[in-house]
Amino acid sequence: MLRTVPGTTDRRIDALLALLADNALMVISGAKIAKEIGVTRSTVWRWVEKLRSLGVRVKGHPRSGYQVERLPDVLVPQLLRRRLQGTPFAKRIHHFFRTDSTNTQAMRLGHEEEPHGAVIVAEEQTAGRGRAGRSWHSEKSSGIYLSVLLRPPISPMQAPLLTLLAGLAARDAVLEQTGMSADVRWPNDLLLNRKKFCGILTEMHAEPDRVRFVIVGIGMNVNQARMPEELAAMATSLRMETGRQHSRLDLTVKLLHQLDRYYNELMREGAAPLLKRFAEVSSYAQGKRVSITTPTETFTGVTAGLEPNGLLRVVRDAGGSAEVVISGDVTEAN
Ligand code: BT5
Repeated sequence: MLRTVPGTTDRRIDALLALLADNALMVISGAKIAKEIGVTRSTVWRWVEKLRSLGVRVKGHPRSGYQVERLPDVLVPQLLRRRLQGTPFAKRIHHFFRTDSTNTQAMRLGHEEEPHGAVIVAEEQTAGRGRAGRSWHSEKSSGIYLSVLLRPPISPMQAPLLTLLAGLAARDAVLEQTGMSADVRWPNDLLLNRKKFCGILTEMHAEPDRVRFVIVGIGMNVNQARMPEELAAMATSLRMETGRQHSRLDLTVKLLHQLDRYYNELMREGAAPLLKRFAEVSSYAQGKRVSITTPTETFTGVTAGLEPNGLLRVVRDAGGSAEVVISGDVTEAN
């Protein structure tokens, strides 16, 4: 039985949305909805208002009945679950209308023994996080803010592979949805026309030789019409690049299916296919002049492929043999 996590969406709102979605374009009376999901008609009305505030187009009122004009694009468990059957992500989906950070929630659940495959998703984050204490701008209902909890039988040394894996999965989902091929900037950014629209934050809890759990957090700008001024020069959204809106629900389903596929491949065949794929699709993997900022220094050099555990090799402009970047920010250098 799925235990209720504090702050997650009332399962009856989830049921309401599924009911409206299943009867899209039909009018259902407030009384019928109230009876089916077991709340009063005034609660139904309150929840319909809440859905409207998230951009779900619900026509009607308590007397006339309700009708959705098109399939609602809210990432609630019932709508996701039925399309994720056969993956480990179908069973435990925790949805928040608003939370601080899905990664923070997922880390907490990880410590509470939540199993492999749990998904935490939010319509809005008030403290979305990037790496190194940076923040992730998470506008309500326009992006995907999602974390998955994995319990892979790997050593902490191999964990960077999961960041690459998530980036490739997100890239393939976007390709399926939009036909656009994103570039992957090591380790965790997806770019369209050199602007970032997706970032990955991988966090783990491990013992020296064994990962206990890993949280892979994915943030993707989907339907933002514009980015805030401070990000505008370097960030974009799928809508801004393709000129149309996209279903976050469809994209999330594709993303989780791709994650499942890459994860199974990693478990079955090891890192080689993943590294090969990364080298094929990332302009940053090999032969790119970059500037690298690590916690201790900034330098320029040329990328020279990946290590077997997913870390980046770089040859400094100053010369010498390739060295390995463990963590850092990579940007294109002139
Ligand atoms: C990342 O960090 O790119 C990882 C972002 C991960 C976000 C997801 S959302 C679900 C889950 N829950 C969380 O709390 N986080 C994860 P980093 O490489 O450090 O990049 C952060 C930098 O990207 C910021 O300092 C900004 O410059 C820029 N940025 C912030 N919000 C952005 C956005 N929405 N789109 C593009 N760039 C953004």
